[in-house]
Amino acid sequence: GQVFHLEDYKPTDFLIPETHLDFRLHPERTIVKSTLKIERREGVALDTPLILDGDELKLESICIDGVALGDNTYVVTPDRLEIRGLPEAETFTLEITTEINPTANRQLTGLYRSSNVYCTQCEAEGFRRITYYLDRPDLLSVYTVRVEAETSAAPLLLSNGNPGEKGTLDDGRHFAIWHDPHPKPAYLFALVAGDLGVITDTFTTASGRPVNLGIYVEHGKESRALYAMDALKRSMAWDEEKFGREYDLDVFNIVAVSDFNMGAMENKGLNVFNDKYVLAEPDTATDVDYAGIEAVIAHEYFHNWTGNRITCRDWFQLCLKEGLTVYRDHEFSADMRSRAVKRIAEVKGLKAHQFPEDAGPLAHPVRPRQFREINNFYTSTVYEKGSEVVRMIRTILGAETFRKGMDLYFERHDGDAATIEDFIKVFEDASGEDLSQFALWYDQAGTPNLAITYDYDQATKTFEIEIEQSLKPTPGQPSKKPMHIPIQFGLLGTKGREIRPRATKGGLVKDDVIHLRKRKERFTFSGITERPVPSLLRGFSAPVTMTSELTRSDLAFLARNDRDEVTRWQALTQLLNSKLTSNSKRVRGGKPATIESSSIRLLGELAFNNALDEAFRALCLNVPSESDIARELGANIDPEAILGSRDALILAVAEAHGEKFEQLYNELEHHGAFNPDAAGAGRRSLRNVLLDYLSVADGNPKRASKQFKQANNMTDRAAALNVLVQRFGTSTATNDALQAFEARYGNDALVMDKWFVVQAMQPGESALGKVNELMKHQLFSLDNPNRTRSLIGAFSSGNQTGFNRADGKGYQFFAETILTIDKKNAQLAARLLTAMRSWRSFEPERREHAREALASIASVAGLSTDVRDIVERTLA
Ligand code: B3K
Ligand code: ZN
Repeated sequence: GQVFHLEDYKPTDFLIPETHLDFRLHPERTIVKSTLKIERREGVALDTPLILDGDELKLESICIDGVALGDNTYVVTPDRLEIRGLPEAETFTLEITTEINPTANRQLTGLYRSSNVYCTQCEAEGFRRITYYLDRPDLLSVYTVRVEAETSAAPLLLSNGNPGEKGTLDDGRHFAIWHDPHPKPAYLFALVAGDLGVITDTFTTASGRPVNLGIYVEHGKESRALYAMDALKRSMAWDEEKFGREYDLDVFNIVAVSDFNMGAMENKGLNVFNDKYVLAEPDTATDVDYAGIEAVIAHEYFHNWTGNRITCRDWFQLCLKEGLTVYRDHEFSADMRSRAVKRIAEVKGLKAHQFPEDAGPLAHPVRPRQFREINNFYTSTVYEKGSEVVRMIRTILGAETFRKGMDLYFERHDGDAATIEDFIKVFEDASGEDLSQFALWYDQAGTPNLAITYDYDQATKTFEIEIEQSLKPTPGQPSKKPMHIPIQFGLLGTKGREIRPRATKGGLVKDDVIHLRKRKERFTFSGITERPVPSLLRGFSAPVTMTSELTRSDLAFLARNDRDEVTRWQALTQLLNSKLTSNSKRVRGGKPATIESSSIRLLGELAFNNALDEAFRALCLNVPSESDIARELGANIDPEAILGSRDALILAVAEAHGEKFEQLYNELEHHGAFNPDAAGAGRRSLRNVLLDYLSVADGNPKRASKQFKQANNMTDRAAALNVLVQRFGTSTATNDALQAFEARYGNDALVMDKWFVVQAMQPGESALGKVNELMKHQLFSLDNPNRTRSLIGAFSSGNQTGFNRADGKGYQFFAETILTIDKKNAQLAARLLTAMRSWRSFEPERREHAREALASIASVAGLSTDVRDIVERTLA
């Protein structure tokens, strides 16, 4: 396949200042008439052809300035329309009519149907599946859209911008016209038509603009959209307060659909959402679902400025809008909830998804320099690491200068299709600093490691920290330069007292931030009267790993005393990880796991410490997952041994603290109404992690079964079901609970996804049979991304022992399934396939099976570009 390169960027020869679209919707034969005002750029030769992108289009007619084009003046190929012999005038009007089939469109990009609702998904390159166009983000146009459909099938007709004229036609059809005054790239175009329920509300912006808000959902589900509406209004207010950004249209609409490739899409004034990120009620959604809805609603709304008003010059700049918008939604959630708990959740996510990506064959820079398929670059590196890079800019410059830089960004680039260079420049101009070394974060793939040594000299009262950074080679990048790494820190004295150094020598230290800029640098602190315990990387100030010579007792000291909860949690995690990894090796060697009492005591202290946030205590009790341990081991992974090691720790802790855990579990029971706020969620998360420990200690499913039956909300119900399946998979209690769940929610596919997930995650060899059986369930379909992700995605990316079976059957099944999915939905297939990116870290037997499965995919002719790209890079 063709490879696209960043350095090949060239502006278009033609502009399209105005785009008029006329849709005659029909399930199988939709007619799209596009009328484009085209302008030749100055200096472009008159014989330069106009080359428009297209994909799976049937061209009906083509006219210029009202005259049909002769056959020999244009060429149509599967992916483009090339028009020669254009008028000499600087501007002309091009009219193109195409026919498309929304019902047959199972790729879910372009115009398609989801449960009879017409909807669109155009990012990145879906608009070319609707009509021939200059489908690239730097081509901005003002859109006017007329949508016409059968009134009974589609009483609702939506597009971007503000509503205009509408009316009925005599043949049972009607139409609506929408006009979006803000020039936008084609990827932000959207259209929705169908029969949906709605909830409405209003928001008045700081400068007094009234905005009508609408959230459209399946009839009967309106009440489940209220939380999303609340999150939307909070997002609008927050963006005004924290970034000075107001909304800019008279309406803001959100539509929830049940067939969607990703989470949601920020189309101008008309966000289209996966219903998973809109619909929530206490009985159907967990606390995690609520937090996800709040974050995604905010994320898409924030794109209105970071993405839509200022868009990307080309797709290599994707992190310009995504990294920045993730950073904004993280800050929003931190303000809405507990900042520390939110930050720890982000760190966990980053380590679970981004670090492995950066350490494996799919590693790529935050701003990639080449791609074969852009859809494969909507990755956690571009999104999450991209957000961390923005966070580091704020850490380096300070909150106030960061805000100045953001203000300058909005002022200078509003209406632009911008680049990462533009973004960095506003911060250089706002601060007067040179950020050229910092900019390497956008270019160098891989997670830097910091090797840290300490030296305390009692005689001179100096404390020295020496840090050496290293970054391993990644695909296409054999050697790397040293980066600018901001390390937020503190020095702890007796009882955790914060020690303030009198002065610093060596590398740059500003306030509480060490600025590491050389490969190896020394930072010397004077006036330190006792040997301190250093707390490094507070707030997880940089996406790096650390190897330090802190002792187990230093780590335990930090876990008990650090005032920064992120480093506190990190210290505990490091302590547990070293035990869990060494025990995994012991178990693999046939020896029993050993647990020392100091860790057990420490976990107990944290669990029972009422001064701490309940959510934080739950995070501490949630010991590193099987995949966390696998990542720490890095090589020769045996998932069965890891599971053994982890279960041994949980059992030892449960047995030591059983009684007090039970008391706490009972105390935490809440009898009032459900509240999805941070406090309620924190309490439930602590109680539910205790349920797991207690069930392990009890050795029977009674307690979980009781909680399952008595729960008055989905968080507690799903947690109990999870314990039942994970710990007592074959018990009658588990079967009863699964049946009860199905009986209650069997008509609600979105809720049933939880039922698919929990079973796909059941540990051990039996999972594969279960997954095969569930694929035949009447609610299951490989045509629907949420169903597919719940069963196939959870199994392959979440079930360590079930998927990575020693006999390789999990991989074989997966390879066959990926091939089936690829024929329907290439994007989904490629995304799922990334579950195998860490195949080289397994022990030799599994590694060989994984290689065979990947090779069996690669050997198939006619793979999609998406899957071909992932499988070849994974094997390379
Ligand atoms: N911008 C979209 C993602 C589009 C993915 C296309 N394959 C959602 C978001 O990041 O907000
Ligand atoms: Zn986004």
